[in-house]
Formats: sequence, structure tokens, C-alpha cells
Amino acid sequence: MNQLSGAEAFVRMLQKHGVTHVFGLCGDTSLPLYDALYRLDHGMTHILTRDERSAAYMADAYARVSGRVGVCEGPSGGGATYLLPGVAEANESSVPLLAITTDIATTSRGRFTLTELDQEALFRPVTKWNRVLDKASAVPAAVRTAFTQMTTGRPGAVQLGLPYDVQKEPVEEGDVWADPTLERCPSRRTAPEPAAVQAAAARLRKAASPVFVCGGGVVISGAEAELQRLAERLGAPVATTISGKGSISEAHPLAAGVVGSNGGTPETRAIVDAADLVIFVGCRAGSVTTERWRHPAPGTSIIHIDVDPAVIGANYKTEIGLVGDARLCLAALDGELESGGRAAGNVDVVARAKQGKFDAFLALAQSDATPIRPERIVRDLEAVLPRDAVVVADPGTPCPYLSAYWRLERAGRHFISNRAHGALGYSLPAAIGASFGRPSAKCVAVMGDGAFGFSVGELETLVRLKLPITLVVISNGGYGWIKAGQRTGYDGRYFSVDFDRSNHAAIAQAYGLKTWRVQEPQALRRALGEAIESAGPTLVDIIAQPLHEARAPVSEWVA
Ligand SMILES: Cc1ncc(C[n+]2csc(CCOP(=O)(O)OP(=O)(O)O)c2C)c(N)n1
Repeated sequence: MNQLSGAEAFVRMLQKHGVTHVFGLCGDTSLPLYDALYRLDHGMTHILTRDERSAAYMADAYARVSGRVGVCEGPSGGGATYLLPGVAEANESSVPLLAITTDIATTSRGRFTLTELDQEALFRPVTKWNRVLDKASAVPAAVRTAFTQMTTGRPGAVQLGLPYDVQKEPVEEGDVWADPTLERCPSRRTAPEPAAVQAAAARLRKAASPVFVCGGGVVISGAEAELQRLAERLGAPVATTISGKGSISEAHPLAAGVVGSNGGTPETRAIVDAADLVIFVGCRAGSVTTERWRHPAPGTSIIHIDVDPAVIGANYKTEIGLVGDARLCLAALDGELESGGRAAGNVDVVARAKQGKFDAFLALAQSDATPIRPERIVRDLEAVLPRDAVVVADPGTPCPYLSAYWRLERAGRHFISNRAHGALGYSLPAAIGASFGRPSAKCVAVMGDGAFGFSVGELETLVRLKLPITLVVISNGGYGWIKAGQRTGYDGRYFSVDFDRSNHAAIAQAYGLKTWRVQEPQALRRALGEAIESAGPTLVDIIAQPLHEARAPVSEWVA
């Protein structure tokens, strides 16, 4: 039988699982892997990044928009530790991400070898499953397990470590095979128990004012159509978490928008509070969504639908739990209810809430005040965005403002924010990953100036790859979110939250981007429009009102 090297077998295994893009950064221990990528005809594109953090964020966003596994790679030691933030984010956000690390040779272990590190221990708490391989013959089965773990049940991240010698040892070619159904996520969907479906349907029939609260699980599962059908049958408002934005078109009369402490407003909170039954779908009912488990109030009747049985009942006393894929669960519930639908609807409640919320927003969005208000930025950006755009929002000003006020007209994944850990510097690399995952869409990253500082190195990547991505920097000369927390919770004792304002447009221009610097509100829409229409990478630097002075849709700064 023919033999391949461990590295060649690994490359073939990725190819057989339908991988087309690998984001990563080279290193000593990766040389055999890179050589295999160079020599074999595999059809995969390698995207060289300037930081492994970025590689992981790119793979994460690639996976979020494409429904395929995102793949990133980095070398031993610093490469592995730099991948970690993106792996943690993906895993907690239920994103199928494969992190490949190369490692020192198994024969060099325990000898103070440069970059030696217990990678398996390092990645264990931030992955669904992980292994550092000790022998090349384990490569094919390990990759199959990795794809099964990433794409089935609750999706998540895995890490595979490839020691230097393992990459060079032989593997039997006959062992190199894959189940192509694992290419897409979710794969091997699971259906809920029929008895639980009947119980939930019976409870829904009795509810006077049921409200859905949808997390990221609806979009991950592709359950948007099933959700809308069921919500319409019940006349039930649909609220979402930040990650759940896109569960339903926000132009739909039942779409209540984002709820919670980050992006929720009193009007959207009132919708949840008025519910006599809350149906959580693909949602962990975490601290931000529920404003620290106060909305819905404890004691509210709960139906909880999730693919992960451990989520159900973790935060609220739950009347009925449905364990399974969101699409299958919602379809089953709808099928069960078909016999006896409810005509009553709560459309007026939603319309009134939205009116109140957007009236207050528009009053500020029309303001000609300088520095430019965040409301104005959202309104002008929305006005020029193509309908199929993908927007990535960093923490700070972008996340709550875009969550609350960008009216996402199309269901599906068009909005991304790294809500598991909210680490700064996500949006720029994530927009690059999203652009590879959905090349037809305009990808826009919106970040604060603090976030810009975390990922500025990838401006070179953007220019080298000539990607048609627009970056929007909301420049306020400080870590605004924390400053706002000091203002509201610590009597304005501002400590170590201000930094000098950089000229982000000049920096980006030096890298080769086309840029605009906007101080006047009247010039904003045009600059954003020109940037978005440009064929190459662009950046709009906006001198903005500091977050701690703004009327942000944030009820709590420490969530
Ligand atoms: C890696 C990382 N470190 C620290 C934080 C804590 N943090 C949350 S928001 C924020 C300030 C963000 O500043 P900036 O990006 O300038 O946006 P702004 O809040 O000013 O709009 C900080 C430091 C974080 N989210 N991520």
C-alpha cells in the first residue's frame, strides 16, 4: 500500500473534509506541514496572517458566515498561545473551528526544548475536544473525530497538535478517508422527544402572550424559516440576543429586536416582561441577555429549546425542555400545533415598542453635533450598506449601538460580534474571514480606536489580498466602555482609561488602504458610501462622541 507522510496525510484529510481555506502563520515546527501544502495538489488556499490571534478570528468568522468548518494554524510555543483567544471565542460561541498547532518532536519532550509547552493541557479548557498526536498513524482517525466533534451536537472548537516527527512519519494511504457529510455544520442533526414536543405544544396553546428569545442557535441551525412560521402561528414576538440577531428579519412585524443589557432598551425589555411564557431557542439565557437573570423575571414560565441538554434549566426553572437541533425542534412544534393555531397576535405591542425605541434613536441620529454621535454613525452606515452586507462589531461603542439600532432586514448571519469573550480586536480579522466565507457580500468591520490598536497589523493582510472590506473606526481617544463604567458605577473616578487619539486614516493610508477622516456629521454619509462602494480595502476614521457621554443602549456596564 502507498504511504504518505503524517503532514501529507493531514493535508489530504482536510481536503477530504471539504476544507478550502486555511488561515495561519508559519513557524519552525510547521515546516513539514507547509512543505506538504506546497507540494500537494489539494485546492486549498492558505491565507497568511500577521498574528495567530487574527488567524483564529478569521477562521471563526469564516465558519459563522459559511456554515462550514473554519481552519486556522500556528506553530509551537507563541503560535499556540496566540491562537488561544480565537479558539476560546469560537468554542464558547458554538462555532466549528479547527485549530492546528505544530509542536516540537515527541523525542524532544522534557528536555527544555525551545517552545516546549503542554499544548494538550493548554487547549483543553477552551475546546470541545483536543489531542496532541504521538504517532502519525493516528492522524486520519484524529481528523475524523475532530470534524465529528466540531459539527455535531453543540458545535465547537477542537485543537490538533502535530509534533515535528509525527509530521514526517509514514501513514498508510488506505486510512485516509472521510465522511463528507461532516463538511457542513450542523451535521447529524438530532430531533426532540415526541412527548416533550406534545407537552410544549399544549403549553403554548394555553399561553396568552408567549415571547421567543432566540440566541445564536437559530442562525447556526438555519432555523429562520421554521422560527418565523411558528412565531406567526402563535402571534408571538421574537426577541433575540446579540448573537441571535438574524434569527428573523428585523423588518418583520413580530421582530422585537435585541434584548439584554448590551443593545437592549427599556422598550424591548418591556416585551419580555409582558410575556406569560418565554421560549428560549438556542440561547443560554446568560447574564447579558437576561440582564443578570432579571428579565424575564424568575418565576416566568419557560420552555427551553437547545441542542445542548446542559443548557436547559441552568439559569431558569424550566417547565418544558426540548433537546435537539433548533430547526427540527421548531418544525416539530409547528407540526404539532398545526391542528389548533392561535389567531391572536401581539403585533401592536411590538410596533409600539419599536416606535418608541426608534423615535428616541432618530432624534439623536439626526443631530449635527460634533463630535459625531454614535447614533448618527449607525444611521448613516445603515443608509449606505448593501442589503446582503456582513457587519462585524467589536466591543465598545459598536456592539450595543449596532445590535440595538441597525435594522437587519434579512434573516440569516449578517451580523457578527464576539459575544463569548468580547475580546477587543476581533472585528478586523473577522471581516477578512467573513469575506472569504461569503465572497459575494460586502464585509464591514466597525471598531473603537482601542480595538483598532489590537489588530492594526492585519492592515497589511487586507492590502496584500486586495479585499473589498470597509473598516469603520469610532475614534474617541480612550477605552470608552470602561470609562462609562467608571462614570456610572464609580462616581466618575476615571482611572487609566484615556489614550492619545491616533490618526487612523493616516496609518491605514500608509499601509495602502484608501481612507477618509470625518469630523463633520454632514460629511459622514458620503464618506461611508464612497468607502463601501470602493473595490479595494477602505477605512473611515470618525471623530466620535465618547461613549461615556453618549446615551448608549446599555443598562449595565458590568455584565
Ligand atoms: C482583550 C480585551 N481586553 C480588555 C477588554 C475590556 N474592555 C471592554 S470594552 C473596552 C474598551 C473598548 O475601547 P474601544 O475599542 O476604544 O471602544 P470604545 O469603548 O471607546 O467605543 C475594554 C478595554 C476587552 N474587551 N478585551
